[in-house]
Amino acid sequence: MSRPFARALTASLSVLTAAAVLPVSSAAPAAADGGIIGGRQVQVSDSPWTVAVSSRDRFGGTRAGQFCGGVVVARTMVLTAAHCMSRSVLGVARGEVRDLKVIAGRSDLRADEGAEIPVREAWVNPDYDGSTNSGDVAVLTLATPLPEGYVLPMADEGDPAYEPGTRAEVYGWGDTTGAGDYAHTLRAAQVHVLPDSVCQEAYPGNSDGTYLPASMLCAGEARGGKDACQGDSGGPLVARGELIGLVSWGSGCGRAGSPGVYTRVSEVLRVLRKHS
Ligand code: 4AZ
Repeated sequence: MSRPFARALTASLSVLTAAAVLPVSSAAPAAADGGIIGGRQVQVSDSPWTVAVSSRDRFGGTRAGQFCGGVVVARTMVLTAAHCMSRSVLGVARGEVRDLKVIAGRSDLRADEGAEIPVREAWVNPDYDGSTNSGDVAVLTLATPLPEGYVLPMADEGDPAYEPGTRAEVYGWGDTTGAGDYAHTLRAAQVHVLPDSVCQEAYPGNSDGTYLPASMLCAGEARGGKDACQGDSGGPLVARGELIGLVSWGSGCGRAGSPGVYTRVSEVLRVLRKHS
């Protein structure tokens, strides 16, 4: 592992231990009016840790090249999903993508507000397993730091935010219908942390993946209707003002009996400590 990653990680972990829970302005849920799936339009100023991961070279310019979500966990450190950095998503090897950027402070991808920050280095979890989807995390090191107020603390193991029944919000610019209708503006949906048993029953192991509770987190609504979807991957699942999950996978979007599966952030912390 290279030095810049280790430095960013050290910074991040000191932020983590120093930070009290960031008071997230919990925008009162307005009436539901569409997706992420079953979500609502929100302003990125209320969730500045939510960023878009972009490459215009690979994905075109109409939505500023957005193809995944990400979350700011230190001033120069963004987490996203490992699968967002894969050849199957990028179409080429990651090293061939010359214009990988993080877009911060921009709710509407058609606007030019906020900042586009080049990614100086992308580190993909070497333990990511594309068959189960476990370990689905990558770290993007930014060329220039974001303001401290953009940083969202990560919930460590044992944090009450992981308890089943906890309300959580998922954010992204992804598909709002499951039919390839990608959002131009940031959206959020309120879901609940679900017991591991729900996802173990839904995903005992098939071509989509295998639910592994040590490294994954199950969230959604029993009836379906609220969920993350394609294009939201790598984006944040937030509970009690802390990051608990990264959008990772699931079977379809918003279907009853097929909850969303997230990368468990307490496991991300373990992975980061192991590699720092
Ligand atoms: C995807 O394809 C994807 N409903 C992300 C999240 C979910 C399903 C698919 C969860 O990136």
